[in-house]
Parts: sequence; C-alpha cells; structure tokens
Amino acid sequence: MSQPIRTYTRIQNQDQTQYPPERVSVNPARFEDEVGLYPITPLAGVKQACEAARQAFPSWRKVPAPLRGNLIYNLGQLVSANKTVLASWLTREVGKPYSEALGSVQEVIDTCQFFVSEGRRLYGQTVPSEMADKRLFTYRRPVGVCGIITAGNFPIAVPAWYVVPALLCGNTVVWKPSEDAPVLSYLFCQLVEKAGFPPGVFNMVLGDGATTGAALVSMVSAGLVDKIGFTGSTAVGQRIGRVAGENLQVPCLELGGKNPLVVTERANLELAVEGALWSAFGTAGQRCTSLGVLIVQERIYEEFIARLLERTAAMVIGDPTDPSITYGPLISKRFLDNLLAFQKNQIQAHHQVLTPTIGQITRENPWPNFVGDPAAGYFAHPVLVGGARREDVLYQEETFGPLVAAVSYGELEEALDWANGHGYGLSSAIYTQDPAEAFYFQENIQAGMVSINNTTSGAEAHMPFGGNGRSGNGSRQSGVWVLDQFTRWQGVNWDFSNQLQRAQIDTIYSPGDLDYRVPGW
Ligand code: UN1
Repeated sequence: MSQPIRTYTRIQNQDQTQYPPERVSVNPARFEDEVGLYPITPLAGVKQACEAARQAFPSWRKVPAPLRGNLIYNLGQLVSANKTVLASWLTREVGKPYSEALGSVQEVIDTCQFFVSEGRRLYGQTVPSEMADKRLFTYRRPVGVCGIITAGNFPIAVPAWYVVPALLCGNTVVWKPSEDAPVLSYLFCQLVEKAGFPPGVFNMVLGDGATTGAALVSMVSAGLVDKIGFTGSTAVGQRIGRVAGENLQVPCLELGGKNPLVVTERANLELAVEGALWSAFGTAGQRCTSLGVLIVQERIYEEFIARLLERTAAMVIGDPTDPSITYGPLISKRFLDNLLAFQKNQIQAHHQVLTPTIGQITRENPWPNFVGDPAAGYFAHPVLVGGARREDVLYQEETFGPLVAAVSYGELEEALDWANGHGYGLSSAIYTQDPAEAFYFQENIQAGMVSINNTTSGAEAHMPFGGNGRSGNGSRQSGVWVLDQFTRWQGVNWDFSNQLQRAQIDTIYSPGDLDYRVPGW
C-alpha cells in the first residue's frame, strides 16, 4: 500500500496550497487503506478558479479548433499510456472491479478519439439566401466558462464526456469531481495539464456537493459561469435547473434512472437472465443505467425468477481486485447508508424479498461466495424484491445499489405502463426475438436509451447519452449530440450587393408571371 496522495485545488495549472488537504479518501473495500488526503475548496477558491477560467477564455476560444483537437489527442494518448495505473487507482479509490475499471478508463480514451477529429469538423452550414448577392452561414461558438459537477461511480469517464467536448469547442472549465474520488480526479487533472492545455483553461476544485458543488453553482448568478454540466440526483438537478433558469441558462443535466428491463415470452431466456443479472448487480447497481424494475411476462415469471435467483446465488462478491467477483463494495459509506435506509423504509409487508437476505454483508450476515473480509469494507447483499405496487417508493424512486423490484405483466402495453409509470426515462431494455415487440417497445418507451437483447447499462461513448422526464432536461452527452451543449449557433448573413436588401420586404417571391388566382373565386 502506497502513501496517501495529497491532492489540491488546481487553478492555473497550479496546486493551491492555501487550501490544505484535510479529509481522507479511503478504499471502500479496505478501510485501513488511506488512498489520499483532499481539501474542501472554500467559496473563495471556487471563485478564484472561475475567474481564472474566465480570464483564459478569450485567448483559448481563438485557438483554432483543429489545434485544440491536438491537445485532446495528447490527452487520449496520456490516458491510454497510463490506463492500467489509472484503473488500479480507480479500483482502489471507489472499489470498482478491476476489469470494469479498465473499461471505465477506456471510455475516456474513446471520448478523446472521437473529439480529436471533431476539431477538424465542428461543421457549420452554408445556407441559401432568399436574395441575390447575399450569403448565409452558421457557426458553432463556445459558450464560455463551464462548471462541471460529476459523480463517483464513473469518476473520470463521465467527466470526460463533459470536459473533452467542452474544451474542444473552445470553452474553459472548472470541474468539481466527486468527493469519493479526489485522488483519481487529481491524477486526471495532471494528465489534462500535461497534455498542454494553457493555464486557466482547466481548473479543479474539490469537496462535496453541498459545499463546493453549491459554491460552483452560485457562480452562475455571480456571472462567472455560463453553463453547468451535472451528473447526479434528480433533486439536485432540479435545484441547478432553477438557478440556471433564473439566469437564462440551459444546464446539461444527467440525472437518476429507474431503468426497466422487460422480458417477453419470446425472449431467449438464458440470455435474458444473464442480461438481467448484469443490469441489476454489475457495478453493485451503482450506474445511473442500472436495472431498477424487472418486468417479466406472467407466464414465464416463475421460471425466469427461479433461474435469475440461481445465477444470483452463484455470484462471487467482494475484493474488487479479484477477477472472479461480479461486484465489489459500494463507493463509500454514504452510498451504503442510503441503501440500507432505503431497504429499511421501503421494503414493506406486502413485498417479498426473493433473495436470501437484505442489508450489509458482514461476518454475522454473510454472503456465501465472498472473497476478502466483509468487515473491512462497505459491501451489500444483492436484493430482488417481488410484489411491488405502482404507488410504492420501491417502484417510484431510484435506489442506486444492488436492489431491484420485480413485477409481472400480461400484455406488452402493461409492461410499458410499468416501464414508464415512475416518470424516469434514462435507459431501458427489452429481451425478445420478435421484431414487432421490439419495435413496439422502442417506439413507446419514454427513455432516452433503449437496448434490445442487451443490458440497461453499457452505452457506447459515441452514442447520445441522456434521459427524459425525471432523468434530465433532454440534454444529450457524447457523440455529435453533445456539441449542442457546449456551443451556441451563430447565424451570419453577408450582403455584398451594395444596396439595402430588406428580408421579406425586398424579396421577389414570385419572379414568374404565373397567376395563381382561380377564376371565379
Ligand atoms: C453513469 O452511470 O452515470 O452506459 C454512466 C453505461 C456507462 C456509463 C454510465 N457507459 O452504463
């Protein structure tokens, strides 16, 4: 075990040592392993970071986009060259199984690769004018200073979804990463700087949402931040939306999910069991795309649940560095406490716990296939609950942990009712071999993302990522779609006729002599 890393607020590519690291980031699978020490950046530090970003913006936006892309290229290469080191830190700091951690780092590389060449596109349009000797053009212009606030479950992949396109488009950034991953964030920050981004273009403040995060959001009203990008809970997203709305801004919000997975009679059951297992318990259910409600056709319900329980019982849980595990610890104590409280309050008398038990995995409440010492970390039992009703919080609210509600349905319409009824709309899945069912589902689900014969999680880095309803405000990340978050369209008209040409007034709409009037009308 190496010494804890001391992390700092980084402004202008420098450690701000006036904010000394005072809090400890611990390994959630081994409490005695102190991963790092980090500061809570106070309001003054957040303001300083935003001012630095504001100052850097005018010259950064003038750097030609292909050259900004070259720095994104450097970042991708740096992340790639340090992939295994970053993945190890990721596993150590947030407890993600190592193979998944590698995938998570790969998502950063994929994002860089996509946006490198976007620097050579960032296409605008040439548009015909209704008048002679006049040309119309559209350009993408950067928004300004972007405040990015992200979560601990994908501590660098999801930030890269914001930061990489934001920088490529000519914006400057103040990033508030998750307080659960300050060390990994600090390492990522150093790679961004090593890639060659000028001082002030990328800055990082540290601390939790209620303090540092709220301070960053308050910079919107102070006129120092032009755009907030936020991944986290629906409740916090609503608060950010209110502040942004008052300031006539549109935030990029990626919020919670209660993602449905429907299994029809025409599904390949074995595949569906495997998909449900991974959607439910992969990453210990801590993806915003994790399974929330399992919706199974009533004639196959019993058999499906029995097979799923069999596979669940065979899962290995525990030490995230062990390749045999399906999932490791929860990200931090906060996540475990929230999950336990949810189980205690929301699993009620009319529910049936179908898995052996609920709660934390401990020596007294063990999981049979456990690797490591359960008392050394924040481990939770996998839980599948039957008998959910529409009005239950168990069905209505995101859980964020290895807890899934299972229900049965008769007609596909009823399955869709369950799938949409809670008002979230992030991701969704259907298992069926029948194209008609698949089409019906994809057309009628309100989710922003739909999987057919694949899991609710695992979106690729160049597809639109985002949700509707309680899952977000319709903003999309990734691929070309995110460009609309970090640029604003500018329309330009250029008249070289040397005379005043008034649109709609001097336009000759009908140069021909055709008389459209109908005789006798
Ligand atoms: C998240 O949990 O916030 O689609 C993002 C997935 C991952 C990203 C999840 N690629 O599951």
